Parts: sequence; structure tokens; C-alpha cells
Amino acid sequence: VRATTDEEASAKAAAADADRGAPTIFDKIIAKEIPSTVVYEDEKVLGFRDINPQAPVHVILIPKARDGLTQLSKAEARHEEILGHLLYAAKKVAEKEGILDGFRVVINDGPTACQSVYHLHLHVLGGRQMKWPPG
Ligand code: D5M
Repeated sequence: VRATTDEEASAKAAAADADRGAPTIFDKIIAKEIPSTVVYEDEKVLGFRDINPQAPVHVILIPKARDGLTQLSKAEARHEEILGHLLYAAKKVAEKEGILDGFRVVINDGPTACQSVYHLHLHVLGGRQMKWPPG
């Protein structure tokens, strides 16, 4: 049995909280109870700078209403519209941030992928040469 990293352990704890329907830090960001640097906002989604950026541009894009969408694997038919809205918003973020020439959109799903916040979110990354495969 290999050692579990801190990141894996906290991802598992967060998934357990999500199963109980617990709110996340993103609810506080949406309510402006904690500060964030907003780069994109419309009636349905909010985009703000990641607190721990992995690239010169690293924006987190979330639906304002979680509506059961703790992670992509919980998506249901009713979420189709917001999922499309988020992806198109990711393009608008890339445009606003000047990285349309090359950017990456990531969704970490579940503890195995090290998802740490259980409110669906897209990572929009760019501003440097990206590598493949990701870690
Ligand atoms: O990514 C969750 C991301 O959320 C991770 O990259 C850090 C970011 N994060 C967490 N808290 C904050 C605050 N308060 N402001 C901005 N960004 C934040 P995951 O895919 O779940 O690993």
C-alpha cells in the first residue's frame, strides 16, 4: 500500500463533506463573504483567480447555483444548459485574459483526480507553454 499524500487525504475528506451536502468555500466567494479577484461574471456563473495559481492565468469558473452539481460525475439532464454555459464562459475568460492562442480547461472529478472543492468548477489555465500528459 503506497502512502497517501496530503492532497489525496484532503480530497477524500472534502468528498465526504460533499456527500453530506455541506457548503463549500465557493459559496462564501459567491456571497462575497470572502474576497476573490473576479475576472468574469454573468447571471449564472462566476470566474475568479485561483488562490494557488498553476499558470500565469489560472481562473476558477463556477455556477452560482450548485444545484447538486458537486462534481461533473453527478451531472443530470437538468444540468445540460449550465454545463454548456460554463464552457462558453471559459472561452470568454480566455479571450478576456488574452490567452485565446492556447489555453487549457480542466475539471478534476473526485478524490482520485484530487478534486478538493465539491462545487463543480472549471480551471482555465494559460499564459505559458502547457505540458502533456498532466500529472
Ligand atoms: O480545485 C480547487 C481550486 O480552488 C484549487 O486550485 C484552489 C482553489 N481555491 C480554493 N480556495 C480558494 C479561494 N478562497 N480563492 C480562490 N481559489 C481558491 P480542485 O479541482 O477542487 O482541486
